[in-house]
Amino acid sequence: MLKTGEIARDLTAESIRKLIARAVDAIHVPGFYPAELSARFADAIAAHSELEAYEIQSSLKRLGMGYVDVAGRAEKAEQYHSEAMRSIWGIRDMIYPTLTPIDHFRLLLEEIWPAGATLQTIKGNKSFVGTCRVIEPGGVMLPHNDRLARMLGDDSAGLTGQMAMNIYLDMPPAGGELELWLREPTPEEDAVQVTDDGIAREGLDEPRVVIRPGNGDLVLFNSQLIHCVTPAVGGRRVTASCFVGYRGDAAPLTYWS
Ligand SMILES: O=C(O)CCC(=O)C(=O)O
Ligand SMILES: [Fe+2]
Repeated sequence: MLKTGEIARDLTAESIRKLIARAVDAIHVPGFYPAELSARFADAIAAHSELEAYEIQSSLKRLGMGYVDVAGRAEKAEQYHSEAMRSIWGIRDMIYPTLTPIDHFRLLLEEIWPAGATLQTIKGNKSFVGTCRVIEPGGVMLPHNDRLARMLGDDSAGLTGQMAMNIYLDMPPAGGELELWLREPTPEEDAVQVTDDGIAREGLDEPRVVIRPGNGDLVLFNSQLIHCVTPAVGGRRVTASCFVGYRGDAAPLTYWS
């Protein structure tokens, strides 16, 4: 039985404000990107020569270095920023001149949010946006949260909210669900995440909401709250993702991966 929670069905300034205020648990837009294009983009991602396995789990592969991979290392931060524009184009080029779901999302955010939306800069440098992930059968993402301030080691980005956006391009026949706990990690759980891939699922209570997106769906949720991806069964799971930063209703939203 899926636990449905409070889900908004359209991407609007109002639904984003509700997500930030925790009046809704997620924004789930079915059919955000056409099914035929989702299949074509998923194939291009899975066939890409630069698709790399994560350091810790080989059944999890990604295209595009996320800021999470910087992990406080200055040389990795430099690599991240120096590759950012080339990586954005690497993803765009897979389906160009058709619009990728990431670029479509970026345009919609700019249009719906009163103060607009823009690419996140970190210490004056432009960020990459649009990490694509391929999870092979059996692969998971352990419970974790995502918070830029933890990755930077300070509050210099000035965010008062952070959301995660995923577009589901090719879902496995079973599994691969997004589970949401709707709570922040404890300080102990937060400490575990600095060294480990995530928090052991066995030690947690049950998730409050379980979402099983269809191909082409978009889901936006609060990334500061614990979430995970259950094992994919019987097929690959391909997604395109980014984070969205919030600094109050009057400030532009920002996005990065
Ligand atoms: O693939 C998903 O459903 C969620 C991935 C995730 O952890 C995130 O976008 O922060
Ligand atoms: Fe996450």
